[in-house]
Amino acid sequence: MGREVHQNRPHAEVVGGHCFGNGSKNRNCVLVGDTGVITLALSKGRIFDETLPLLKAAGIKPADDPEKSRKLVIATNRADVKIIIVRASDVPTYVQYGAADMGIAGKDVLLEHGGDGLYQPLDLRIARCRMMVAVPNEFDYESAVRQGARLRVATKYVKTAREHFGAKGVHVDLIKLYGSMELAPLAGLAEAIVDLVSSGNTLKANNLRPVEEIMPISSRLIVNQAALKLKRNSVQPMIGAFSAAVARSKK
Ligand code: PRT
Ligand code: MG
Repeated sequence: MGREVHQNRPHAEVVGGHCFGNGSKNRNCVLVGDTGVITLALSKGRIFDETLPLLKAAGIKPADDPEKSRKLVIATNRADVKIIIVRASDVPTYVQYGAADMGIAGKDVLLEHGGDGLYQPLDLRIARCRMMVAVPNEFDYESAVRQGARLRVATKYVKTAREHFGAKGVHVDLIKLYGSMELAPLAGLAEAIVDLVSSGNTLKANNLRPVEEIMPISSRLIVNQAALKLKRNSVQPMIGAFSAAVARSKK
């Protein structure tokens, strides 16, 4: 599929062979045009909160607080930057299809998404935690694994869990959940879970213990690959400002 220019979207380009264009016969196409405005996709909660200092370093101040306002499109002090508020696991999809030029997503979310069509220039070192295997305090995970038992594991992170247990040669039946993984062993749905742990308080409160660390997790800046070229003049300074802020915070 080649380049398409749409009358009401100057300089629009077809990305990755998918088109949602207005009036286009090609229904699955996404358009990334240089309107001069950068759209940044963020999820509310810890990612939004921990992104605020990075935005400040780039001279960007959101006009509303997503915890207080119901707005999903938030203007900033800069006419050329707007923020859209999406579910954490939807951030890579918005950026992949060019509905957002940039976004911030956890490595956990990016691994499940696969990263197609995304440029990942920067580990922002925010929203840090660990992806872990956890079991009820009384469950002898180590013996079960040694004996080659088949384990039922509940998780939101099916892809990451499959790779982890596959590499270890542990037999598992993975059960996909969308939240509150900690409940699964208590309710008898699974013997183990794969979930994110930061303070460890949620595991403790539910009589669970961590038995394996799969990997450390932090959030990454992601950029639509077409926007990186077409909006270079706006995108590059923002990557630079974020990168400098991350370097300063390491010291
Ligand atoms: O909540 P929602 O279902 O909408 O989406 P989400 O859970 O994916 O979003 P959000 O905002 O909760 O998390 C966004 C990102 O923050 C995740 O994708 C991670 O990269 C990162 N992050 C960092 C965490 C945590 N720390 C974390 N502790 N995400 C979730 N948790 C949860 C964890 O799943 C567990 O239920 O917090 C609980 C454990 O916390 P502790 O402190 O008790 O150990
Ligand atoms: Mg959550």
